[in-house]
Amino acid sequence: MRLIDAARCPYCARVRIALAEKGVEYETVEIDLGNRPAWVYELNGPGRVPILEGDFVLPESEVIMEYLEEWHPRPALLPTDAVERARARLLVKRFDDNLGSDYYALRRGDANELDKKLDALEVGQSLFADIAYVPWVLRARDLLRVDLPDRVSDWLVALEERPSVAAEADVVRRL
Ligand SMILES: N[C@@H](CCC(=O)N[C@@H](CS)C(=O)NCC(=O)O)C(=O)O
Repeated sequence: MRLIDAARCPYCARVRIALAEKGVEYETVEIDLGNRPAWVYELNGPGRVPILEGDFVLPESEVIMEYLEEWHPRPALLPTDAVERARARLLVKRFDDNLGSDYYALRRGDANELDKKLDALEVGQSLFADIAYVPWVLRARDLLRVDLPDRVSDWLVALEERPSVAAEADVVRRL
């Protein structure tokens, strides 16, 4: 199995963390986001990473996380109850719709409401959602020097106890 990957991409990072949690072995194919090879567009029309490739091709980080959860149900990232599972997916959807754009606005130096969004971030509800959020929060703290709310900072420090997240913190340190 291959992950078409980019170290700095937070969407790729959530897949790297999920793969590590599931103990799946894979090969990394690192691409240059500023000069994406043509074959990336052949695999995924919009040219975006991550892409997980086996005898199948799967783009979209949340879709890949769900695939991994179904393929390797243990250890579980989603709760067992169907409503709780749906809520965890909803948290990720809301996060992707709401927080990402403020993170990128701050990175560009544009007006943003990242502080407000971080204040409202619903952390610690499910490991699935936590893994989906954590790449942005790590990058906000360690690359953009954002002062996290105490509640979010404590959550992040606790999450970094997991080897999967500690490995991603190392990736961020090397960016
Ligand atoms: N919805 C996608 C977003 C992936 C994404 O935007 N990846 C970025 C790199 S961090 C990318 O490839 N951007 C290129 C582009 O949007 O043209 C996912 O969840 O995988």
